[in-house]
Parts: sequence; structure tokens; C-alpha cells
Amino acid sequence: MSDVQLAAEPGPLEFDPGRAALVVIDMQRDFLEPGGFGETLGNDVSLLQAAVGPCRVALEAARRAGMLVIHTREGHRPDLSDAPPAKLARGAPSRRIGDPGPMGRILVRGEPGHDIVAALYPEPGEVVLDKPGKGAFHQTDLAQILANGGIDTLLVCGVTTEVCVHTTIREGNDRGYRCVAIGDACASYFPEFHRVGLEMIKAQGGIFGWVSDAQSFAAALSAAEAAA
Ligand code: TIU
Repeated sequence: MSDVQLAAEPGPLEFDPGRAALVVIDMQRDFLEPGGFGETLGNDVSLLQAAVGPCRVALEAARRAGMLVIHTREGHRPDLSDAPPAKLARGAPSRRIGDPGPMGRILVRGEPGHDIVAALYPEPGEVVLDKPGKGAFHQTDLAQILANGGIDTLLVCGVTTEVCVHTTIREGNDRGYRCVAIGDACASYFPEFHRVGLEMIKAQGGIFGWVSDAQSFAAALSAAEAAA
């Protein structure tokens, strides 16, 4: 497939789908469904549902185009040895990381709540990347995976806009990747943080990335397929 042109802000971006990856951040039951980590932090988790449909549009478009797809999951080892004490101390004292909840132990790998929501479940052959922090590069082999795939552009969606999506885009930008947030495929527990979070990325001529949307991403890939 040839280069595609993606409608984005602050301006359009050309990229080669063979050198781009779709990174779906933390679309886990722990963040999106009642009884998980997101709710223990005092959030209305229903707000994150807005990202599911657009994530699916982006995911299906990337799959059709044969792009590298990476799903991340935030969470910890069952013994919590990789969870910093400062992180463990957050949230409601009654239910913190590692404590039992209706979807198993909160934010612990292998528990039902740690899994990805059904609508966006990874397909065989897609990368599932477990990360202990907010950014997808921190203490993971993401950089190696991207280098092995010859990737130079990251299309990023998922939750939450101002926490794990932002951290990953900032990390990726500093490592030299061109990072695009698929804005409507991101969501936050705070609508204002979502809006301003996207503005921060694209302000100042795209200070640390671009912002596009799921339909524009799908349309760019279909146009390239039709031209091929
Ligand atoms: N709390 C919140 O907004 N986010 C997180 O804790 N993790 C992610 O964003 N995935």
C-alpha cells in the first residue's frame, strides 16, 4: 500500500500504513466497567463508553489494511512487586490495587477485570502489551517491537485521554515517533480533560503530535486500498 494522507490537526499527515501501528490503550474492563479500578477512584465509568464505537472503527480499518495492531493493558503482577508503593496508596482505602472486587483483584494481571472489553477483543496475531505504568513505553518491550516492525508512526486511541493516552504519546514523541491521537476513539472520566487534553497535543503547531478521528483514519486507509 502506498502512503496515505490523513486529515488531522494541526495539519494533514502522510504515513505509510506498513510503517504505522495502531495502539489501543487500556480498553480494559477495570477502566470501563463498574466494579473495577476506575470506579474505585471515584469515577463514573460510563463516560468511557463513548470511545468504544470509534475504537472499533479504527481497529477494523487497521485490521483490513494489515497494520500492526497493539493492545495495551495496565496492571500488575499478582504479588504486586512491580507496583510502586506510591501507586498502591491511591484510591479508596476500602478497595485498592490488588484487593478483591466483583471482577477479581483490582488491576492485577490474569483477573477478569484486567481483560480487554469484549467489543475490542484482540485477534490472534495482535500484540497484547502488559504495562505497569501509565505510558506504554515504561518498563515494556514496546520500543523493541516497534523497531522490529520498522514503525515510525503511532495512531493512538483508548483511555484515558489525559492519563495513559497522553503519557504514551508524550513518550512516543520524545522517542521520535510521529504520534496521532484518534480523538473520538479516546475518552476520559472528565469531559473537559478530554477536550483540553486533545488541544494540548495539537497546539503550538502540533507540539507533541496530531489529532485526527476514527472516520478520517478509516477513510484514509480505504482511499489507499482503492488506489492500490
Ligand atoms: N485514572 C485514569 O484516568 N487513568 C488510569 O489510571 N489509567 C489509564 O489511563 N489507562
